[in-house]
Amino acid sequence: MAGPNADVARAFRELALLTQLAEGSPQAFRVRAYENAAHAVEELATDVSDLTEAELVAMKGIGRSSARKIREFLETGTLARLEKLRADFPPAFVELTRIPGVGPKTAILLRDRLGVENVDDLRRAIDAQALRDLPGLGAKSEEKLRAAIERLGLHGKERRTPIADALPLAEEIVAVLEALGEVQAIKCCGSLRRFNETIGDIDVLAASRHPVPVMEAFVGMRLVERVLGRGDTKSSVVTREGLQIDLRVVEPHSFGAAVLYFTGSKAHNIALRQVALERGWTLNEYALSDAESEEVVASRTEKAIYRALGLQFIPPPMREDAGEIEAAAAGKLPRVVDHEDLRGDTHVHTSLSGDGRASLEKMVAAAAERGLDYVAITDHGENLAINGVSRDKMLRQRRRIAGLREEYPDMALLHGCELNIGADGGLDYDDDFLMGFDWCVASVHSHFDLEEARQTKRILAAMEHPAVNAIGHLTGRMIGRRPGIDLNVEAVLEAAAGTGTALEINGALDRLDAPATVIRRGAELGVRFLIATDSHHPSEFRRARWGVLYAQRGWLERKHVANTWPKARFLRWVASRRKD
Ligand code: DGT
Ligand code: CA
Ligand code: CA
Ligand code: ZN
Repeated sequence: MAGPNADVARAFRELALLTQLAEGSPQAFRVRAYENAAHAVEELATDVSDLTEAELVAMKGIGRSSARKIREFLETGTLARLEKLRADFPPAFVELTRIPGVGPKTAILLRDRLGVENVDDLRRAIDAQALRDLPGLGAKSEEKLRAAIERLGLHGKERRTPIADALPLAEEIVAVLEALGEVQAIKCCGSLRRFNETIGDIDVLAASRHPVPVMEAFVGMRLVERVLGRGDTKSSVVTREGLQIDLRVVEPHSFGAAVLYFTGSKAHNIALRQVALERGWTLNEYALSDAESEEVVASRTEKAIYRALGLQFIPPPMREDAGEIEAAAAGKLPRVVDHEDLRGDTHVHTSLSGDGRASLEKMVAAAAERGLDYVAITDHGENLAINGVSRDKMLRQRRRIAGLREEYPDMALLHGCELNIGADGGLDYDDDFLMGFDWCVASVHSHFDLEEARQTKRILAAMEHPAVNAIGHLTGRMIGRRPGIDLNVEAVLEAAAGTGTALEINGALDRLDAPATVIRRGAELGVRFLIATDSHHPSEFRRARWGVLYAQRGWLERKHVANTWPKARFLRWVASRRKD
């Protein structure tokens, strides 16, 4: 998505975020209204600027006030309301709300009572033991917040942006520059291409013979707050949130060498250069060339350069100098799982869960459109606050699914549930009811602060339950916002292998959970994995691609991933669990 639709959606997302602060609550009516409008514009297949106010109101998710604001934005380039909120809540203040334990209400309280305007102020207030005198806070919250700030590395130059915030921006930039018709190739490189959880800065690389108009379009984009530097081959800009974006334009003939160089990692590059050196070659961002004659050996594509170096092609997420170069030299690089390998999805919500945003029928239709051979509908178990589903409603959903099976004879539809793992490993409903589901994924949605031994125990208890097929988003982390629970990873992986319970790789960009280190170790131990989307809307099925890229960081092969299996084998595996 690019152009006006992306600009409008971004403005409404920001409006929703800042309105949370203004109203002191993420659940406020207006917050939801702005979020719905952002969604609606994102889903729109046509240009939003072609729509009148009346046409906008007619759209689902857009109310009268949002419609008026959309037209205001399209006509004036901004929103009066947004400008006012931006003045009240600058980015450094908004950043406070990324700290676990600091909601909108607390942030406002800290500002009103202690003059806290940013994370550094908060650290000073904690050092001065000033929080313990505030209502609802205490000496314990000071310690918790201090630890949370440390863990998140929110302060200073080390500040990193969660991939969930960086990736949409990068996609938008690529789309805008591609549409110019002046670039022959364009790619987002750096840590984003390697699919790191957090991003220092975004590195975009384009191949073009006419760099000037490309640079012009780049620095002129609405998301640019400030231009740090501008030249014919390189420009740097920064967004309002402080995220830096570098664009480099290179000659098409050295695009491969440049992509390789700027994808990194730095450690991978250094090791690659060593391989080149051993052959009497040099490798830089322009080419792989002979050290003496300077004749180019390869430069146009990454593949050609790896081939010339005697290496198998190394997928970007594996480029961390973690053994991949040695493996590729020996011809023993694992053939990691690919997007085309996925045949089903095992974690999908509908509007029956309070947080789902589309009906069962719409979600199933979207799964069929994706060509999935099997899909498990997994709305939340009853123990989840607000969004949990009662037994009656679950049984009614089961009947609707039975009806849908006739409409989609080629796709296996499993009636499942996302269970909540209680503090001591207990689950929702009762055993009989649980065994009535075709498929259960069990996840941690509460009690994130227990100590390691207890966390490990509750996961192990869930794994041993015969109705539980898989553990969802293992650590419960929200990247850049909430750390994962403390776990004895080795014990969890051994139990997963021993019980045959699969571990999910959740493709939501703010989760990417289980973490890559856990995945890589799990694969060694013979743990079974699933790459699932946790979709709450048809558009979220595209998370499968992200789950795959993240799984590649964990060196996961197709054989490790149960939802790459053909339907018959997958269904046999699901059923065998319930027979024990
Ligand atoms: P980030 O931005 O901190 O999340 O991580 P990267 O990997 O995107 O790092 P960045 O933006 O500093 O540089 C992009 C790529 O450029 C990096 O992955 C490898 C390459 N690169 C940068 N500096 C050097 C260097 O000094 N030597 C080598 N060999 N490569 C470098
Ligand atoms: Ca970077
Ligand atoms: Ca950079
Ligand atoms: Zn879920």
